[in-house]
Amino acid sequence: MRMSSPRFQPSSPIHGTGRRKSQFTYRQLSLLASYSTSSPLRVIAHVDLDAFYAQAEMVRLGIAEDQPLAVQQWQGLIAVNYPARSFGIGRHCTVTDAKKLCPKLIAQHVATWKEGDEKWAYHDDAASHIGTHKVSLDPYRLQSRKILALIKESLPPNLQKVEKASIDEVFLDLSAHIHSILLQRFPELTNPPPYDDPTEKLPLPPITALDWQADALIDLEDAELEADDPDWDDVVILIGSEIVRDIRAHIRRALGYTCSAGIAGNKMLSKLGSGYKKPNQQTVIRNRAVQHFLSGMKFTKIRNLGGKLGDQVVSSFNTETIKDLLPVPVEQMKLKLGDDTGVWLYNTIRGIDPSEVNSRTQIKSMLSAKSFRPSINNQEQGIKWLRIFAADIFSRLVEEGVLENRRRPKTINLHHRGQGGQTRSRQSSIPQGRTLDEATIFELAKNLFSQIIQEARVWPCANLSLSVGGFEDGVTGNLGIGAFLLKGDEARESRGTSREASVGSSTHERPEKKRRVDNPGIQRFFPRKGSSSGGDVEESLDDDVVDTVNPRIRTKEASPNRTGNGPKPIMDNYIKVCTRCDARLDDAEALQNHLDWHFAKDLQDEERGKRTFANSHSTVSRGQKTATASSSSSKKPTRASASNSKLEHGQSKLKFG
Ligand code: DCP
Ligand code: CA
Repeated sequence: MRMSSPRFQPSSPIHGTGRRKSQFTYRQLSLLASYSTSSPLRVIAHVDLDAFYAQAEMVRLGIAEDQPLAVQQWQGLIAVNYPARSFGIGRHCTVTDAKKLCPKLIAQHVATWKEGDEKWAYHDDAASHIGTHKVSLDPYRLQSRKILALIKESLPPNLQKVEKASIDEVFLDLSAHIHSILLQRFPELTNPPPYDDPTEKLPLPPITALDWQADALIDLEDAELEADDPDWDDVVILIGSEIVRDIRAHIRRALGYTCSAGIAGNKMLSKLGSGYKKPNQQTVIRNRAVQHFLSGMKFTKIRNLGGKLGDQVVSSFNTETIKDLLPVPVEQMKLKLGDDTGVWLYNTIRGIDPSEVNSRTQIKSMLSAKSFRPSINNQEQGIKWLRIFAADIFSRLVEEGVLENRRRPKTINLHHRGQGGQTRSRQSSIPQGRTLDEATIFELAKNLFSQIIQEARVWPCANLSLSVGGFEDGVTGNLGIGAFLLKGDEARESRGTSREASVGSSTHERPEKKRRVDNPGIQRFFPRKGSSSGGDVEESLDDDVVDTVNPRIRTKEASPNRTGNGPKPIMDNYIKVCTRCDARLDDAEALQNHLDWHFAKDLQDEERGKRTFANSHSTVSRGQKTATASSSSSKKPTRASASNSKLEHGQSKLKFG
């Protein structure tokens, strides 16, 4: 790495004949302005907050930066700051173990809604009231929104593409912004191409060394590569790195948070970059460093390869490393994993990822839920929780602008799960035409609850969840009546409103599911036309959700070995250990919540995977050779199944019609 100041050091005057050209063309440069995924010059950043919930608590409480702190949920830890990590404390620790490792640790419990209260609060005794309190992630959502707003403010309004990837991560497509900076700094690039031919190569940048400041720069395999003069791909990524450094400084100054970032040519690499050096650092992965960066890595670190798909790849090819996978021909990957997944894997391990940054950031539905241990046994108890759900959802709706009629939900759904796992749900339309309030949500919820109670034996009840969805943009300012008139399906829905879920199963007949049956071909894994997001519903769900899906549970006593024989029943009085990440949780509820988090994460990964597979058909950046799937294939990508929803950490999938 050569350092110089100013950031760009001019090269010696070699502008004569015989000067080498850039490897990039005028057309490729101009594609940058339109965020084209086929421009080999595109620059994507991934920004990830360090120990997010822990920082949120430190900022809220004004705690010194070097004070070890962890965020507690019941008896487990869900976030651990870096000073606490230096004592060996991690999410796998219980509060008791963590305090043994570091007696001065602050374990701050998450905010909770207390049964009967109208607002969440930080309760000192929350940890011992799992039966009567419900977790609220509102404080973190609020911080997340502030950070997102700040990032957007830091970028030019007409030259930004920001995708919220989870509660504490964003992807930024910096291409268009960088394009405009590039033309200002290097006006010669505005000249028309020779012979007006856009396929002509650009001149090389008039610089020989770039100043990467303190950014972590991925080394090159071959020192000689470093001797090559910078080309425009190095220059654009350096500008991207400057932008990201400024954004991070802005977040730090204005809100007090540190974050880490990766800057690279695509989403996959930028995400690997942000996790490469933490906390409070940024990592730049230049094109010339991609191969070296990836070759030493386990592929299970890559997005979508951390879960079941990764396991399948490991067992199919008997290796965990990218290096060992590189010689495997694409045909063999297709054979083992299906066409789409095989092609996707082949490209991914070569650092190829043409997926787009989706700028949609709006929530499409909200859910508030509680699992009961012990189960509840009467309507009155249920109604107490419905009041909390209504208050919880309403406060989030206010944040979404429901009072100003900026956005409002169309439907409300109540979901009930009995002790044996059987589920029922009821849905109705939310009356339009007047401003939505908390009392209306509560009344609608009670109504749905009565319908469920009337029709079946519902006691004891193990879980209730209330959700609103089908958000529509309203009319700001004057309430335009047209915004609230019902049309077609909506009107029909409001007349005959309820819909029964299949009893005795955790799968519901959802409208999306029906659509998929109608259209069983490969297209169903592709983003729908006209949708930048890959279609379907984004759900913002609470973390206190329990679903009956795939519990990979073992108790410490019952199955001490990570490769034990599959799911084991929950045995209260034993420490529970998650078989997927070895997190130790000391009661069934905490374990179930933790498993829900994994489940939600899997769905999210699955969804990302589907988008990635879908995109694997589009043009590939970085000028690298790409394999393509046979076009008529209808084989499913591995793990691609029911969900199309995006979920956040600590969130679970809502069966929502
Ligand atoms: N989270 C959770 N349960 C988990 C994992 C995460 O509740 N099993 C929540 C708490 C985290 C937040 O999501 O603070 C973000 O998750 P990350 O995986 O990004 O982890 P952190 O931000 O805590 O740490 P890092 O610095 O490693 O990103
Ligand atoms: Ca994080």
